[in-house]
Amino acid sequence: MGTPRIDASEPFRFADLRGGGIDASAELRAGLLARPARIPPKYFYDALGSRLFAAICCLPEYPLTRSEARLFAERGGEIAAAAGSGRLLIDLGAGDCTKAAGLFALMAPIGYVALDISADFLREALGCLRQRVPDLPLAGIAIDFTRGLDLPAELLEPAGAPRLWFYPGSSIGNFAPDAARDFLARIARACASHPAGGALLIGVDLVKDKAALEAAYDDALGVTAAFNLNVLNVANRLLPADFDVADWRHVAFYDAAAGRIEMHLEACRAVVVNLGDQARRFAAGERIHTEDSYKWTPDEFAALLESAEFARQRIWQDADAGFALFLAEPG
Ligand code: AVJ
Repeated sequence: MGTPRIDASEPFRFADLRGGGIDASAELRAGLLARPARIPPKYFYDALGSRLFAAICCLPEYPLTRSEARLFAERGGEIAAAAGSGRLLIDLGAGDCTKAAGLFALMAPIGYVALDISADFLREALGCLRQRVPDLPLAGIAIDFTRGLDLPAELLEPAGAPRLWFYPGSSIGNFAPDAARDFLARIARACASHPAGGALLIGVDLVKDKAALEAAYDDALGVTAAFNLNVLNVANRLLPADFDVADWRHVAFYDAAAGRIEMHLEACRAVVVNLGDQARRFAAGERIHTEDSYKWTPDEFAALLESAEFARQRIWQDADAGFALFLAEPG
């Protein structure tokens, strides 16, 4: 992790804690040389990928975002009462910050810290937000929080406020169960160790009908396909490499036994890709695994939170039990 660079001239505090180009290049190369090849899903989110993801959230086939928003619209009073006002809101994967900003009126936070892997996108988003909430303490942290949650104390202000960690949208689904428990346990420890305490508000996509799940990850407009394929543009830039997007196609399916959607990129023909000083040959039909998106039942997820030392929990589910919000606190 790099040293935080805090630029006092910006209208909000900002630190870039990403490892830098060397780490990304080495990680991408190792993944692409592995068999089967893989690219971690965090590489989806360059400026274009973040916009494609925002478009996915508007697709008729992708109900997650709307279900979550409806829960806040219909049960927001209860949720806010349980979570408490006057918190420092820490947003894990803020994207364009609109989701958290939509909660400001409900939750009345006294500070907002936005974390995201996409630094430029986050800066821009916080710039817009600054206009809308001129008096709220705002901070941005560009970070790959899948590697750790060590956040610079000088950005977590007001320091004495109880913390509300916000992890919406079922992004937890990108973690396999063991890694999910480890990540949640880190948040639980951060909650328990802060003098004023803390809680986690987390959105979870629930196990449902296979056809509905598969449509959500293979929409008719091809936006998810574009989102998936764009990771090759990202790899070309960061490695550098010379993938031709036209050689690849989007594949997504639900594995009910594993409880997860898998996304892959499949070679339409035999191709050779240059990864800097090395070449990687892909056979026709060979795949690069780009994402897992785990789905949970409410009981499974409650047990997962419990195993991460979040002993106190509340759950809100939407009417068709497609999506759940959990509020969790250490015991
Ligand atoms: C951001 C991880 C929640 O898994 O639904 C959307 C990403 N991938 N469509 C998800 C995604 C394809 C999304 N998460």
